[in-house]
Amino acid sequence: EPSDEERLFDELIANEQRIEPRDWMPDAYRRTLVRQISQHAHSEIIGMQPEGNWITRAPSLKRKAILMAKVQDEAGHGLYLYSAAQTLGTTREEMMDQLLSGKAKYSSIFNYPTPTWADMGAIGWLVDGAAICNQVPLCRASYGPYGRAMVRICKEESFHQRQGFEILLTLMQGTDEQRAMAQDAVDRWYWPSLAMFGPPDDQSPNSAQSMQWKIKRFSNDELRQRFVSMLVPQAEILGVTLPDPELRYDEETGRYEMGEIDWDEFFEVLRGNGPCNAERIERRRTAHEEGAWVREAAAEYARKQRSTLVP
Ligand code: FAQ
Repeated sequence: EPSDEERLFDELIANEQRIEPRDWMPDAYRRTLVRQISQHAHSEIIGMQPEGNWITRAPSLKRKAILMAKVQDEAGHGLYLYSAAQTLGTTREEMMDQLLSGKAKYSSIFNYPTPTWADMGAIGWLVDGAAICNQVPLCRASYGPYGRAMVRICKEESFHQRQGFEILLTLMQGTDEQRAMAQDAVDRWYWPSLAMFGPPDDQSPNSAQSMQWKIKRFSNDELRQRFVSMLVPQAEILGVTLPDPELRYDEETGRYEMGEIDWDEFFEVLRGNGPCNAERIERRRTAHEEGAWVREAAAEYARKQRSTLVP
């Protein structure tokens, strides 16, 4: 027999209404949200590193200003998302500890290296493109603070995707060497960007419950399909080849047939064994330690403000 609180919760979900921080919610719903939102926040913060690698070497002042603004947006997204997770009763310190100790997950995609400038284009086009496909439906997530944070994040991601596309377009209109560099970046980022959507539906333990709670609105495979169908015409405009010889549109099913994603590689990256996992966490740890004085100064400033304001 469900309690009145449970009935109200189920009714709000059924009627497409929002669950707010002070509402009653099942423990498992709260845990799922903390898991997903904190992983998402960590991804934004760790995701600053692959592009941060190119800020000092951007090919022009304009490119540098754009890249700096983009990486700064990612920091902002991380902060909105940590705030949204905090409304569920978890603290920033707990989340930070989990990230720094290597216990928390963050997106697999940020464990790949960025050896060339074209990687900035491929990240914008493919990684932000995948992020948009995945995140637009999250604007309707049943938990209010998460859905509302996603609205602004998605607007900024759209701009990020366009800037990546434009970097690749510029390279593709350049010399043979520049075109080869763009194609090489697309070759390296294509498959990992498909893996961002998570394991296939029949191996995704959280999907069914998250869809029932209207946190997720589409399955991992559905969103992957949507992403590929967005990429194909854009790849044509760019003049790049998507590195999947099996990719073809099936008129009958209305779906794209595609080659098999290397799921062994994906799970290895999740276990911490991707090309850059150790480097990413180490960098974050160092940045956290080097920022200790800033946190102390901010806390002391806040303390002084309070003591002068309170009569
Ligand atoms: N990487 O049962 P499911 C960005 C884990 S975009 C690592 O299907 P779920 C923008 C999953 O957590 C990237 N782990 O799980 C940007 C679960 O493990 P757990 C961030 C992954 O939650 C662009 C297990 O596998 N976006 O940052 C991945 O229903 C450029 C089983 O999977 C988001 O986080 C993966 N790719 O669906 C920034 C979006 N996939 O937790 C900088 C919000 C799955 O049980 C530069 N998140 N796992 O231990 C989501 O939509 C979902 O959490 C999914 C996974 C779709 C990622």
